[in-house]
Amino acid sequence: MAIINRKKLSTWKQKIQSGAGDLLNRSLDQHVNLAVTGLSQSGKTAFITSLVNQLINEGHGKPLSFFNAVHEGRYIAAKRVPQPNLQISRFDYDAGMAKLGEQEPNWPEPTRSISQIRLAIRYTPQDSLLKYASQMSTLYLDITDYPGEWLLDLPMLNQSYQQWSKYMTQLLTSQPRAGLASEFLQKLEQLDPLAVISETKLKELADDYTQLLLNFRHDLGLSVIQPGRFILPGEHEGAPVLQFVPFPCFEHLTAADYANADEQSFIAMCQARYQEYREAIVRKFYKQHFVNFDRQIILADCLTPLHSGPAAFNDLQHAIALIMESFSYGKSNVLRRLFAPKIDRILFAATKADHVTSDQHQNMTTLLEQVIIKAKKLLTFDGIKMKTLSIASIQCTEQGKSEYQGKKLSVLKGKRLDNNQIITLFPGSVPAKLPQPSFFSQNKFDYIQFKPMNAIDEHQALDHIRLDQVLQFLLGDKLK
Ligand SMILES: Nc1nc2c(ncn2[C@@H]2O[C@H](COP(=O)(O)OP(=O)(O)OP(=O)(O)O)[C@@H](O)[C@H]2O)c(=O)[nH]1
Ligand SMILES: [Mg+2]
Repeated sequence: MAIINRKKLSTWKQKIQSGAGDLLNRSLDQHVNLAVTGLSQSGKTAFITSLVNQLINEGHGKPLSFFNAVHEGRYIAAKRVPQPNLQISRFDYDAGMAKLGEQEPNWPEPTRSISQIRLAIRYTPQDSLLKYASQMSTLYLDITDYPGEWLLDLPMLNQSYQQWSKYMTQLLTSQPRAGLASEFLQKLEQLDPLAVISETKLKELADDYTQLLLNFRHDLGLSVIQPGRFILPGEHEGAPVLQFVPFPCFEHLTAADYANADEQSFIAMCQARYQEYREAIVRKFYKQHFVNFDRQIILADCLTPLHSGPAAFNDLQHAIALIMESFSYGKSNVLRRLFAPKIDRILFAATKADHVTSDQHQNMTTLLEQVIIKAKKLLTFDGIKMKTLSIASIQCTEQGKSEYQGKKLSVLKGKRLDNNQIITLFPGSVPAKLPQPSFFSQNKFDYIQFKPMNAIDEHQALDHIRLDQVLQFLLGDKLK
């Protein structure tokens, strides 16, 4: 097939060079802008790296059997082409592949800023008219990568400072956050919100709050972390716009107090900075980069919270609901003007499926369906096609059988991320339903992070689980 493809490609080049068919091709070209959505560490960068790798290296060893254009022999080739937005970085696919290609392979670094990649995918259309006209067509695919931390700022677009403060207070005063947050809340309660506050004092409070957010993320494994730029400031590091805190005691303020507060007072400074953050950073970011999506993949790592415990799992569910509400697919609200009107397919993907044995994959899929079911019921998805899959962007483990107490058991072999040791284990069962407290007390879900066992050559197609089904769902109809 590679030979045919090369032949087709050179014919295509000749046509382009001669100018013949250029106009025709241009009018037949299609375009997909894919939103890769997922919380921090859900697997976005690994997913984009693998997706690009699969499309570029198609045919090298591991066929994408469920990707019809490939299966039907109509897929020709894909290559990276200049992206439309010249002001942001190019997605560093090469750096990601280089890390995977090191003698001791490693994962791409956590993402710290935005980047973009455009692929041109060449294929032979099924349609006879198109065949007659050009024999070949191109689908352009745009993908944007960004730090997952920033995604959770999205719900703030719909909230005033007061509403946001109330919501944060609700979180900070209930478990599991309350234990860590009590000292910080006491500090705020002692403040006179109408008194003038120095910038230094406000910075100190914002630093305390940022430290709390970091503890929620790292010590408790929680997902709802707002504002996201407090823990990943990017270019705004140290700027006053990132120095404000929620205020827990609005009931002590009359509407008039609040409205007439001195510009230099604690409450007025916090409110002004919150509004600046929301408008000049969050709204601007989403307006620039999150418009005109056609397709969306929502990646969720359900396994890590399953290992961390019930609070982490509930928080994941909460965070995913918040994000889905913000995208507001059907109903009309403020955000609708920014997002959604065009999204016609959403894929929900439970990531890192190579951490469990294949008999658990169906449960992973069902569990993710349960996680999103409430949010799904509240939203209108008119005319949007949806699918849920469990996937591994880069499969790092091998599955085998082992005997335990006279029974054959499926086990995984993989290289530990923390100490490079190759181990064999049964990681545990994934519940098909939302886990009850008893699940966490009775089942030990052994989540050990893995890395690829051997260096991966950049021209090699990465091992994966169901990425061909992902490609078929997200792009298949565009490649007909
Ligand atoms: N075994 C395995 N681990 C994965 C896979 N995908 C991601 N991981 C693990 O999850 C970690 C996070 O993946 P990333 O792709 O960096 O996640 P992200 O969503 O881009 O995270 P941020 O950039 O922090 O928002 C990786 O460093 C790996 O340890 C996978 O397919 N298999
Ligand atoms: Mg990333």
